Amino acid sequence: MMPAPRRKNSKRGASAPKGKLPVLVLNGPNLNMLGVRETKIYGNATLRDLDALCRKTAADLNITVDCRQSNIEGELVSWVQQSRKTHSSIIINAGGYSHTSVALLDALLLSDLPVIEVHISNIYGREHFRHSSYISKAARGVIAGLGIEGYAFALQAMAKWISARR
Ligand code: DHK
Repeated sequence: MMPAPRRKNSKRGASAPKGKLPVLVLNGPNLNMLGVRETKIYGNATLRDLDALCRKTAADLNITVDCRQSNIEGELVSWVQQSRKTHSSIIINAGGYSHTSVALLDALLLSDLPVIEVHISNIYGREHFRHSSYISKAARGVIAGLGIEGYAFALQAMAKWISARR
């Protein structure tokens, strides 16, 4: 018997054009402590401020964002896996996992979505172990050292890419 033809757009989120889906803005470990942790390096803005900046920037760009934070590597991996069908793209600051996580790199590669990596601090001006990021291989672009404004710049670049897919 012939297999039933696969129905296009049958999966959740797949019915919307890809470019209309939200941008997944992911923050990794310790970024929930923004505003408290090493303020000379990370500034005084909180994660709440960062999420508000992303939402405001997205609204100005006529796109939507889905902002999430986790201290747990596996949770970040699961969110990236799930984003394949439900999100247009990913902006990620993986915090310390940037420098250690092959699992997160693999998840980003399999997501097949455009990825921008963001770091609040200039990782190249800091300790040597912060100079390399495993996840950069999956990223179309990397922004580092521009504070939380880096997320706004990432959204601007992403909006251009995803508008081409609307
Ligand atoms: C944030 C972290 O938590 C660090 O582990 C990274 C990055 C740098 C940032 O600059 O946003 O090394």
